[in-house]
Amino acid sequence: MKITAAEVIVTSPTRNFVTLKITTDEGLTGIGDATLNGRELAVAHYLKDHVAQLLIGKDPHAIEDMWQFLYRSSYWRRGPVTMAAIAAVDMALWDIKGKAAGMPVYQLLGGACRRGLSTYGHASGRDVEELFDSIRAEQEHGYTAIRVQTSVPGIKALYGVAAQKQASGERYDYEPAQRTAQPAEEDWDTRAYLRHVPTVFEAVRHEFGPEMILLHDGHHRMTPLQAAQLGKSLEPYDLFWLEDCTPAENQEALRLVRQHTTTPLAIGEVFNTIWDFKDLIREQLIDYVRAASTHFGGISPLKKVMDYAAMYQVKSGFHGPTDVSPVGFAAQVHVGMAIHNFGLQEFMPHSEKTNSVFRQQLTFEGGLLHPGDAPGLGVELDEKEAAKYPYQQAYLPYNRLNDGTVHDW
Ligand code: KDG
Ligand code: MG
Repeated sequence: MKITAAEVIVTSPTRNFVTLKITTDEGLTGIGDATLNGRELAVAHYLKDHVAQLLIGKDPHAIEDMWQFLYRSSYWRRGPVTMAAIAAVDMALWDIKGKAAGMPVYQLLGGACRRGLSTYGHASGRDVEELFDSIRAEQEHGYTAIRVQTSVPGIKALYGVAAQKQASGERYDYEPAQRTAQPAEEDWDTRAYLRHVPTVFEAVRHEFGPEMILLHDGHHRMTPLQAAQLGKSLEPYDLFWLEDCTPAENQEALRLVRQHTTTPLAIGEVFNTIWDFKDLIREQLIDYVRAASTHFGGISPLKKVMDYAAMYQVKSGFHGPTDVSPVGFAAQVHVGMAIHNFGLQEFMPHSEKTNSVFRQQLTFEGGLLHPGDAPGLGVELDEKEAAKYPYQQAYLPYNRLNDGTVHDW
């Protein structure tokens, strides 16, 4: 079998997605996700201008060789743009291999280790009452694990808090990349945040009891000492994990955080390679790997990092926001099915419009996600539908402190 075409499709059904479609001389096609929220066209051009022509005539079955070729031959390694482009090729080739074998990708990765993936949903509130409603709505949708984000008195906009009150039973609408010409500016005050968050978790535990699995995302905003303080003050509320407590670049920060708290730590949604995790896993400074297949070079490296992590009892907690397309999401659900050290999968369902472009086999029943048993990844791109939604410029928000200083968002 040989690759005969590689096309890049950019579509914006609710939000922007970049998809690579690879076609072979045997008529089989495969798709891969290359979406980089807020910088989508950089990856689209990387693929169109520098990668597509390299694929023509190559054997689509040689996935590992293709990965190594794209990674090493570019000379300029790593980085989110490069790794999202390589991820798209890797996923598309796994999709083709699955279709050629007549098997879902998780079977090719070693087969199912479980009936389906436990997931967590997202609750937020501008006050405790709104937060409780939001948690109840998530429970009604079948989630037993819930990430809790909260407004903080004195801060106007906050990561993870829905801008409007959710109507009873309405899904949490999470759209951090606004489709505007400039990024939205938000405000931040770490001291106010550190004072308020433990009081909210205390209220949640009091209302919902000890059973519920609770998580929180610190979104890279704290110094090592502040993160250690937060981890410590949240210990009585038994979090499943505290995510991104410090900026991901400062890996040594986690050594300090670890010395001070037993709250489990998850990190890595902005990591792009297995090397970003190497020391953190070996030194057992984290408990959960937050990589997303799309920003991490695809299915092949995600499986490798998890096999390495297994030796240190570190588990998966793959990043699954709506800016990972249904293709990228399916890719990591297949990995989650096949690894022994699965932890918990983030699941933020895509909009109906998104699902009309990306036809999925994914199911969420009895609290468990399953990628389906269709050959390949189990996602088909409807190109006619995709063409109805042209790209729209979008930016993630960013933060400024009281005095105007830019802060991590
Ligand atoms: O593109 C950025 C989002 O994916 C990110 O803000 C979501 O932190 C996030 C999460 O944990 O889902
Ligand atoms: Mg996060």
